[in-house]
Amino acid sequence: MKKLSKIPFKLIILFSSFLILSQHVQADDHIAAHRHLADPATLVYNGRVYIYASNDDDNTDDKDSGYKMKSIVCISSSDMKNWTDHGVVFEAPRDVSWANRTWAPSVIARNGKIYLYFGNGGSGIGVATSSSPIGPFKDPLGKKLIDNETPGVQPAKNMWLFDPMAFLDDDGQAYLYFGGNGEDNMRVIKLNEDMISVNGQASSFHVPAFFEASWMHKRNGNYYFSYSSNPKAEMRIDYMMSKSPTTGFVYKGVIGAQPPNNNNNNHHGIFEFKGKWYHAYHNRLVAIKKGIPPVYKRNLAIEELTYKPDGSIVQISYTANGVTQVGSVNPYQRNEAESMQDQNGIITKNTADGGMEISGMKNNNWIKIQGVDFGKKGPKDFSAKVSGLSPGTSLEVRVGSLDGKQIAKLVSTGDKTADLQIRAAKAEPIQGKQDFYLLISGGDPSTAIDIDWWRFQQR
Ligand code: FUB
Repeated sequence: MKKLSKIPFKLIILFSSFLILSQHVQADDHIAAHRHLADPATLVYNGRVYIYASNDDDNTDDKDSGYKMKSIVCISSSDMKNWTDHGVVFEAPRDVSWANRTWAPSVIARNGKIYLYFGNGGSGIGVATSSSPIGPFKDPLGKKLIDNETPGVQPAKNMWLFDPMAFLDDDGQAYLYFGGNGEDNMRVIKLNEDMISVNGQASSFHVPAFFEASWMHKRNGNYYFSYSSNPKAEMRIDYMMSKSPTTGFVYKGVIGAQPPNNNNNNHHGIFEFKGKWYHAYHNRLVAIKKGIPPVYKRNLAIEELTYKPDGSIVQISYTANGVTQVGSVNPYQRNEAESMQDQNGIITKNTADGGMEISGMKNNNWIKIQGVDFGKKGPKDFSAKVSGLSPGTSLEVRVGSLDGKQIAKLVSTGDKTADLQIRAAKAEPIQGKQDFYLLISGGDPSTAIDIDWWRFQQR
């Protein structure tokens, strides 16, 4: 650690990029894999869980890209399996003139407002606010919230001033944890009720092998401070426990080893949703599968988290299928096409009305929606708002698998148009809970198909 702290910040990032750590045999689950996202921060709000992430699609595809993330992407779910893409919700310098980076956010709700904290790279922390969890977020201060002049931040050896974690305690006191690159570089400072100013000076507690990625959560009166350990300790997620949010922390062990298919920096978010606890994190599986340099192209994944009776955390076993679904999808209402469990070959884009759609679909591209409950009666027809269906191209609805039973099909009417149109087709009877696919089949490779939403009509 001593050796590392003498190395400049940029060099450490480069160095950590080339670390070769032990390979794990298991693959793990990934979510929103049509994007490269990292550093998950979570917010449970009005029956959904929102994840805010560093947008690694801002980084170029080459191995020397560097971490150039200047936007934050938000996704959300009500069932932990189907995730809705809300797109970029905050971007520098568009929404924050003084910053050129938006790394590793933390998001919290208070008094009907949502607060998003972010690192301007490793050189200071900003805050942005919105009235909605899906933004847009705007900078209320016109300057950093935390910098080297903030009381209590310095002295610190080679401090990385980033990775904020906002935490609101049950007594109404909010705290911001932050810092990196040294066992004595973790800081915590009180936030005022406005959440955009600090109260008093930052304090610190010693964190063994502390590298980055502070997280705080509370369960049954216990405070859990978790973090990424340094490269020497294999960049695990470790944790400490206390009965106070700022003092008395005791090291308790490992929450998650270095994830499979990662071999580099590690960053997590812990949250409770519908009675279960979860651990969101990033790895580099999607880039590895694509065969592109993975260092700056991370992706999100998620696992359940469990506790022992004494409150200590059971170390995560990384799985191939992440978590189980909580709830189901109602097919008889408008469902956004950018809400899916898995996909092949899609991108998402903003629509003119401020929403999102899936875009650029060609032959054999698809989305999968998991756990759709058709009920006892089943559907009588299927409709979707779609554009670009040229002669010979169809949008097939298949259940169970990609070559499962086709229950509906939208075909070209010959009036190929760039505009989204609502199209309907008869649906075969089908009952109960099913996974289904929207699959593009055949057609003109020069035309790409966009889908805004879909729904079934009940029989
Ligand atoms: O994404 C940039 C940096 O990588 C974050 O700030 C760190 O926590 C690490 O994940």
